[in-house]
Amino acid sequence: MIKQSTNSGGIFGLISTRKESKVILTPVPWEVTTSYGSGTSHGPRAILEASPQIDLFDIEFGNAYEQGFFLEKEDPFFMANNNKLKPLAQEIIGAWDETTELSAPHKATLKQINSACTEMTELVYRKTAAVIKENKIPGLIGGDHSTPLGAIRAVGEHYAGDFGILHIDAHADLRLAYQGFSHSHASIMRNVCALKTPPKHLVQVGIRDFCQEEYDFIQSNESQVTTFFDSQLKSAQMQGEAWGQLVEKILKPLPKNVYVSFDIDGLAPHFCPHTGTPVPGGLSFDEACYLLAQIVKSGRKIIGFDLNEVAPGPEGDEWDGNVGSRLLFKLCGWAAVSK
Ligand SMILES: [Mn+2]
Repeated sequence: MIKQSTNSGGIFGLISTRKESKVILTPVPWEVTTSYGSGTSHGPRAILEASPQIDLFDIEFGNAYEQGFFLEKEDPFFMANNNKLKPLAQEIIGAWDETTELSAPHKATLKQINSACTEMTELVYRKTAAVIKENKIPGLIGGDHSTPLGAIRAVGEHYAGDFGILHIDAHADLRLAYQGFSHSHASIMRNVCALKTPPKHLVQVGIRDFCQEEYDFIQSNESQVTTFFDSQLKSAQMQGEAWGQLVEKILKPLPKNVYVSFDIDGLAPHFCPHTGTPVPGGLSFDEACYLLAQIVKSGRKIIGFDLNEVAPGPEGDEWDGNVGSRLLFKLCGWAAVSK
């Protein structure tokens, strides 16, 4: 039987092995191409440190933790390359200008960064594929939002494309490339749509920061992408539509198998004040929890998930990690009980 001890070192203080666990969490401390605030590479650590304070019994999914939630050890590839490449990426971001060509040395650096991002994606793919092979549910903890591409690819291949993605985010993340980076956090869902086994449908929620290129992409790909812009959700609520009714509409385009990609900045910024790119507006914590619950209550199955862009505050401020770990607990619990 799986028990909790606040000093166990395990996620949520659980004393569990990989073998006995249903949900396997992979930390990916990576924020090489982050353009604005930084710190998401410390997200997995912040979440882990805040996580033992959680009460394991949940009023909705009960003792789902007994099925086992297990956090893998950090692969040293991620942090080592993150620390090496992030300063180089900052040089490119500093030199980037849409109208002029990069210098030859900058072009070479950009190539090096893009190939390291491909390597990161391949490593995440292999780790996720291994989890699926063990008949367990994969969960990824970022890092920035470029990290789950390999995980989504592995899930998509396993289900032969018979899945949908629920993407909660302030940003549409549909740019073709960003500041020259092919694997940018701002391109994750565009890269997902271009996979060989892409999701049947991508549903985006909370989106309130996007460019015309992304808006046009959404409009011209209606059969694959449905975006619930934050402003539209808020106006509907202001006119009296209940969140419950809106959630029904949000989930409607999604098939039985659902992968959840949760960017913490989809929440209102007071829940994630130190995230890379906070934006006013967004979902409340309760709205997000209700949405996650309804995936399962509507008869759908959570086949994998990621939680990214959590960044700890300076001087031991635990709030971002606290919110992140509670959201992660909901994701793990609902995934474990969904069928
Ligand atoms: Mn994002």
